This record gives sequence, structure tokens and C-alpha cells, in this order.
Amino acid sequence: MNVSKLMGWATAVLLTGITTYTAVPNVLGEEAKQTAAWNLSQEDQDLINVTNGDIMGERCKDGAWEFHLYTTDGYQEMANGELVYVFGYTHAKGSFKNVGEVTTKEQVEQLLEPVRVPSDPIHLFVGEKARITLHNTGMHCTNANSGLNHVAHTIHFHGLDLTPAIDGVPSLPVDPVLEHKSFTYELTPQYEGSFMGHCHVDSFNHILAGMYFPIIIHQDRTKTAYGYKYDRDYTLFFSELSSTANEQLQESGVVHGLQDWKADYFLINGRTFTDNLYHPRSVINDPRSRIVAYEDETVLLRFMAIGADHVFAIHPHGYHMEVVALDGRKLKSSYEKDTLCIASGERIDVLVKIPHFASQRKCLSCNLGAGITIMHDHNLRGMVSTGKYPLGALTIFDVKSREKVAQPEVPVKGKPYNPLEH
Ligand SMILES: [Cu+2]
Repeated sequence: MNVSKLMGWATAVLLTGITTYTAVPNVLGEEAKQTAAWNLSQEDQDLINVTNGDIMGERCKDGAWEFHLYTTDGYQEMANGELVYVFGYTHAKGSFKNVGEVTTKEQVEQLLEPVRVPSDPIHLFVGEKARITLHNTGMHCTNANSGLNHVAHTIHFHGLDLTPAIDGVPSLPVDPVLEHKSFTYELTPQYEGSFMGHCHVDSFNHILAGMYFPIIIHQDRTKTAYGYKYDRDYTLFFSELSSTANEQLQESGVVHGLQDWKADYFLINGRTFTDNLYHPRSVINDPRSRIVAYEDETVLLRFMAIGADHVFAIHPHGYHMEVVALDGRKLKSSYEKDTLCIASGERIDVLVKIPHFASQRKCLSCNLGAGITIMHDHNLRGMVSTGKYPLGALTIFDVKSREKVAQPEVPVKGKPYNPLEH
């Protein structure tokens, strides 16, 4: 069974009932029907269920999961319309398959997904071997004389406590992956939890330019984490980005006055909130970042952060969070917080129990409508991007009731999803 091929359909199933601006009328309903007709094996259904339909690696005959990551550069569109130069990891279109060595801009565009920051999560399983091959395609959007051309990259598996030989710190003792070369990292996860991968070459510049992604390690094919059951889970990657520094890397390969490096974007999963609630690039219109849940459910939130010096203070309105794990290890006893600081490199896993009637509750401070409450960075620097508030790290809880009259599954054609009418 080609699992990765099914993931697009699975995503449609998961999104059914979650109407967003980007939903295309009738498509989700039709895809859901087709998926039901496909009659997936129980094993595939369980896998899709626990990985939220994210693209998966290929399962090899020896049982190992195989991923092929490609480094390249490109532009990330922000909610304010700016195209920010970034470089990072990507993969083949629609899969993590091997498409051979990619060396030209034409091949990058033809064979690979556009680079995104952070790049797509990698899902692994405890005790199941993974082979992750990194291919360095080179830079394709830089100036001809930029010092960024021809640079090497690695993957550091942050928090996996691996032996240095396969942990992506350059030349300890393995050389980094040079332009047009590849290297395969082989590992077998021992602990479940939330981790991240990032480059470890010229770390300040490469990481902050966009070279990072979540690594989620599951204990098994059930919706449990650290022994706790949950109904839904979201991975929220908080990060900061400097379009000025990235431009300087693109042009010359050197950031001038690095001691004064300053973010002009504060992001959740690569996006800022914007006062235009319908903007398709806003955090709240990203199915991975808008926290949709039903009353009485338990939601697992996997927070992770990367940046130069900003500490995000995550604060949801209307809910306390039960902190169950720090940095990929279960706490001996959990504790509750409504404002949770997370610094670069940290991962914090929390459970949010959605109370009954939460779909009727209105947040008086944001007043976005019944069932909708915001969660934002309370270090308010992180709520200002390109000098404007509230363009920053903010998302929403969007809580529904199973008892309410069913809402239409798709928006009326031509009319964007409007949380105010929720
Ligand atoms: Cu790198």
C-alpha cells in the first residue's frame, strides 16, 4: 500500500467539518466519499489517524522508514504580502521519495515542493528504524557572487541524543553534505515525544534563515503521548525570522552587524496573524495551526521554538494548559499554566481539556464569536512583525459542539470563511 499517496485524501477527511478560507467548495465532501470507498486497511487508517494525514516516508521491505530531504532556497509569502527569501529543507512533490540528485533550478521547480519554513514534520516510531537522506541541491536564488553559494548543510536531530557520527554536527567526524552530494542518517528512535531537526553548519545563519522542522516520535499507532490519551493534536512551531538578514545572505552571504540581528517576523508554523481574518496566509487559516476541536475533547499541543533570543510566552484565553512533557520527556507530575515561556530549542507538550459549553463561550477580549478564543505571545514583541501589531504569533481555538445543528461543510461559493459568523 502506497501510504504517502493516500495522505492527501486523508487530510481531506480530517478537514471535513473544518471549513477554512482555503477550502474549495464541494471538493472536501467528494474526497471524503472517495476515501471511504477506498476501504483502507486498519493499519493504514491507524497510521493516518496518528500522523494527521501528514506526508510519510516510504516503508521499506526491511521495515525501515525512508525519507529524502532536499535543501534549497526560495521565497516565503507572508500575510502582509511580502516575499521573504529563505532557505531550508523540502522534499519531492507529494512524498519523501528519492527523486535522485537535483542540481539545477529547473529540476528544483519540476521535482520538489517549494521550500517552506518550517519544513514539513517527520513522523517516526519508537523502535522502528529510519533512514533519512539529505541531498544538497545548492542555492538557486542567490546572487552569482554570494558567499552562500556552494555551502554545505546537515541535519542535527535535536533532542534525540544520538552518537555524533550521525548527529549533524559538521566534521564530528562526518563531513557536512556538500553541494550536489547526499548523506544518509540512520537511526532508531528510543523515546517518543516532540523533537526538531535543524542544520548545524554556520548555525546562526542557516537555522535562522529557515533550516528547521518538527520531528514527532510516536510510541505506537494510537492517539496517546507519554501515556496520556488525546483526541486531537497540533504541532505549533514558534520562530523568528529576519527578512533583512536573509536578504543579505542572498546577496553577499554575510550578515552585516550580526550582533544587531533583529527579527521582523514572529511566526507560528511560518505564518503571522493579520488583522485581515480571511487572509489565506494568516496563521488562523492554516489547518495545521488553527486549533479546531469539539467540546469535551482533549487536545495535545506540541509547542516548539527556535530563534535568536526571543522567548515566546504562550497564553491562551479561556483555558489553562496541563504541561505533561518537557523536551521530549514525560514529567513525573504534570502542572498547569496559562502563560508558558518557551525559548529556542525547547519543546513543551501540553494537554488542553475542552470543557462542555466551550462552543458557546465568547472571549470578551477578542470578541471573535462563540467558541473562538485566541492564544498569543504575551511577550508582546512577538505580536509585532514589520513594525505592525497584531502581525505576530497568534492563533485561535475554534471549538464546536457535536450537539449543535450541523453547519454547512463548505462555504458558499465565492464567500470566504468568516469566523465572525461562526
Ligand atoms: Cu545548512
